[in-house]
Amino acid sequence: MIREAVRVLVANWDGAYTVPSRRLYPHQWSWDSAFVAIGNAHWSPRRARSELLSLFGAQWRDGRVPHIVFNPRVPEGAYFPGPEFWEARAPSGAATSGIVQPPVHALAAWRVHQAEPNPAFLRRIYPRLVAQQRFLREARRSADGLISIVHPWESGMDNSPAWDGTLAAVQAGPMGARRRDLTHVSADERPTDRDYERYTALARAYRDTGYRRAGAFAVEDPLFNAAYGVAEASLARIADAIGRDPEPHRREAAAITTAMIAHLYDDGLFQARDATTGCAIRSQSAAGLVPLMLDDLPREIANALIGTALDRFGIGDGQLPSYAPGAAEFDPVRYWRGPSWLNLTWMVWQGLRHRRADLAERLAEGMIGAVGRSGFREYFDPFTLAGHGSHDFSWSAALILDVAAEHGLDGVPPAGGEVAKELGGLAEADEVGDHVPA
Ligand code: 2M8
Repeated sequence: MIREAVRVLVANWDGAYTVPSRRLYPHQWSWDSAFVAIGNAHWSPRRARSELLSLFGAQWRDGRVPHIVFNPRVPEGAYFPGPEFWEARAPSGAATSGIVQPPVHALAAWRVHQAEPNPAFLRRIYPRLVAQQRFLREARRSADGLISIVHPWESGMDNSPAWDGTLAAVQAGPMGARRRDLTHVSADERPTDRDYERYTALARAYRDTGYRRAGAFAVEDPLFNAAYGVAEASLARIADAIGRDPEPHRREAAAITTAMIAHLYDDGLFQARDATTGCAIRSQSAAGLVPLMLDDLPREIANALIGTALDRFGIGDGQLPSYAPGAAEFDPVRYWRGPSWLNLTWMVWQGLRHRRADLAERLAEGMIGAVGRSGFREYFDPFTLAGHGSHDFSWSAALILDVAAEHGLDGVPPAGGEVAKELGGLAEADEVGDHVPA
């Protein structure tokens, strides 16, 4: 499994970063690169650093890190919406999108440094990570201290039923272009055309304000806000390691946790909130469990989330469905409406490791079990473990490497054992095809 994961990551390497999937997603995606760096850190910290530095090479002057950095060698028609739709360029000259994704990059940078300490890398990436957070504070923070997203694509869980109500109010005409995703993946595993019309309309409206003003979709999402808090906690560690002041980051991390509890927490699950109306958006999305990643979450709230994860999401069986199976909107095969995804499971696994090692172990075994059954697929039916979406999906491969390194593949702790030996012996794969590293 380890060799196969590395094969996927090598096959998807584009010389300085990794595409999520060769055909479905042939450019660089923001949070995908963070997860890939976390996995690559175990066998090629050099690639992991390059992954993050190349992404931040396309950071905008206002600090935003675009959710897609387009590869100029890939034809416009290979992915919709492509560079001609977004009409955006970074100061580096790279064509990019104009929206963002959950800021999991500071955590990734810290994990990469832990795998192979490199203060020069940390010093280089730190100001960029700080600017990424500053953008979110300046452009997206409400009076209540929460960060909002302006498009379902910014949540990373694009098609979550949590967004159905808000999206229904978006006025949308025809897309004016052909979707490319359906040439690679079956339509019943992807969002509907109606969803795509609304995604396109929202992105166009935001673009037409110069990527400044939110339109009909402005939402405070628990996953995104948790990622923001984890980023501040990671920045505190990074600041400490390079002789900068960690205190402002610690304060910021504590403030976001407090704001999330005050405004998003409700009865065992964090909920999204409409940033325009202030109304809760009630759903059964697993995004509401991701705040388990916050180290400073009060014990009673963590315990309540764990209760929900067991009762409503059934994690005792080793899978974390992206949406609660008992809910009417649950669909085990359609994109973010129910299947289990390795990145979501990995984030909750992180939050459980120091709180409920027994459940963390179940999830680790569940991730390994899904890949063992179906390969490095993009998502999995949480009951049958059948694979869906693209094949050879990068973050599935990368995060399995992290799980294997931390947990072992057969539940036996890996220290000094087979996993470490295998990962250490992959120098040959590391030789393959570099062309950029800045
Ligand atoms: C999916 O999103 C893209 C748009 O960004 C798409 O469907 O075309 C999501 O799963 C997102 O979270 C992910 O980053 C991206 C690339 O893997 O694919």
